[in-house]
Amino acid sequence: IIWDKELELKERRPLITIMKALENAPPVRDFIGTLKASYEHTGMPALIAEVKKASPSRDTAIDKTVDIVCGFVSTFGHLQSHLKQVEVANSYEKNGAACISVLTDEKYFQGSFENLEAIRRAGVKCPLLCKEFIVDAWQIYYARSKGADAILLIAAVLADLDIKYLTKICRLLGLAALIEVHNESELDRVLGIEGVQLIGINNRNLVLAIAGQVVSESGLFTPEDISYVQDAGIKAVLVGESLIKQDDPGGAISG
Ligand code: IGP
Repeated sequence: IIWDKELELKERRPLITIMKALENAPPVRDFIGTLKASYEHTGMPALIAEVKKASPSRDTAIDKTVDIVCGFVSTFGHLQSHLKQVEVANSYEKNGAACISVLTDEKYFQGSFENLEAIRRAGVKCPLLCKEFIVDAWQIYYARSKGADAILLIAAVLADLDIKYLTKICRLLGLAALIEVHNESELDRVLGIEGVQLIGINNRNLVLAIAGQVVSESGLFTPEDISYVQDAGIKAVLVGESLIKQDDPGGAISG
């Protein structure tokens, strides 16, 4: 069971309240279009740079039958406040990131929706990906109300019908859905689902079978890592840890 009942009760608002909040939400930005434009402009994989405070350990298991994340949480220490996260996001943008990923999951990644909202309110123009464990439609409305332009759906914990339904909600709201896969069978499943536009291949279990509308995620640290996925035809990458650990995370993009 991945969904935390307690968190649901704390976060869950009546849908009507969330719908009302949508009226004041900032306009949606074109996440996929921005990735494409960046790739076409630079000839390099478009970068989705991640703002994250903590990360579960590397042996973290994502499995539908057990707790989604078992492991400890290590704090990077640099990022103590929303202010700092806004600063990092601004710097990512200034240094050429196409889009920004914001961890909103509190329990395992010490993220928050306040960060997402603060980054959007601060005038960051890059489209924002909300990194939350989404299993229900209300979470998508909630993410949009906080300024998300894209959300993540993890194939390992969702049935095909759920993916189809949740991507449909995204389309209704104008959001992009990044569907994350960890292995070839998940990839096959997802390729067969109507409405899927953007697939993320998590490099923890590297699969580079197809390219095109694919984001290469996680575990990318060196220019050689980027060249490797680029040679495989990847046009967008999602990088968190290796940037956020630097003293100047934004500067590390152009450095
Ligand atoms: C970033 P890294 O190894 O560069 O810090 O990875 C991002 O891909 C990772 O945080 C991530 C993630 C997720 C986080 C990939 N899929 C699902 C939370 C939930």
